[in-house]
Amino acid sequence: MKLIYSKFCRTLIAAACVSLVSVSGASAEDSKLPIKIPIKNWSSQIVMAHVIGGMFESMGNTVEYVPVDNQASFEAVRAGDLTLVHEVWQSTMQNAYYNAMETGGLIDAGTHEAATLEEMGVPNWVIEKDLCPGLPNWEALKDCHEAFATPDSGGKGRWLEGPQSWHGDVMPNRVKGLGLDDKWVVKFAGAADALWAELKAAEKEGRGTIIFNWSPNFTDASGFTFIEFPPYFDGCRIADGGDLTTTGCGSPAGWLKKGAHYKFPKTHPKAYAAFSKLSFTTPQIGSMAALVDVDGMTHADAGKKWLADNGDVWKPWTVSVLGAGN
Ligand code: TMO
Repeated sequence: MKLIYSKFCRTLIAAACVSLVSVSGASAEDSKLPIKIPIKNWSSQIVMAHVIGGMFESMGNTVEYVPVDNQASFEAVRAGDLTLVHEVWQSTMQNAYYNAMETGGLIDAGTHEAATLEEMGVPNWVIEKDLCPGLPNWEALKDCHEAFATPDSGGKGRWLEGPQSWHGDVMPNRVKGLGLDDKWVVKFAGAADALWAELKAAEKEGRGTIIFNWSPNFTDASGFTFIEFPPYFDGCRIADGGDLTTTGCGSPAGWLKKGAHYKFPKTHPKAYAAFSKLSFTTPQIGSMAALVDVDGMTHADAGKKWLADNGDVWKPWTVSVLGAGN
């Protein structure tokens, strides 16, 4: 727009110039078609969907919330069935994200400030009660499985993994790779809520518990320790060419990215500008999850409350490059 402006303004009188600029400005309005935002199955993702949707609505856009399977969502963005993805966790989603980019149709829309970790761990009171001496070093797991047995674990210690749709067989392969499969068994939670229910139940019963968890999350504030496994390296997992000698590797600390359908910058230039600028921190994302998992709000209400409480964070992003002078 600046180029057009200066080229014409040098040769046209000011009045013509102003009308030319406002006409070309109007052509960069956002489409009235809804921006399609994915709804997955963990709290910060759903609350953030409503936060971003509310941001777009404040700019005059319409949004549609589309429930999707996490791993399938990247292909859906590539194909244009979704407009964007706003929480791409490196450890468990980079393959699907980069595959969609390589095939063509999904573009990188920037990185959040928060760094991420998705890993097995224990609530701090498990360490304080010394239920597995030596934690958070993983080798402690060789000697403490009895304290982590549950009625469904056949005498072994139970690793409570998230829903299988999140990471496939990463954790069962981890247990085998570490040589712990005679002492530990992986069970999959049906939903994220089952992880938080297990934390409460185990604390009440005073028994050990090991669950899959992540950061940023509401547990950053309530006290949770991630187990330190052998370091991750490229190719250590079975899906990336690894084998039983390498698949004991832990999760990588990683980035949290955004992605968009390649036409989003053209169909909704203002919303895209806002989306590409937005970046949340670890405590901001943790607070989105806490509104639901600690305070018991619905995801939609939590999104509204978060927007109402944090205007200073998000409003600057809605002033797009084109909108700044309007
Ligand atoms: C994708 N998750 C943050 C639940 O691990």
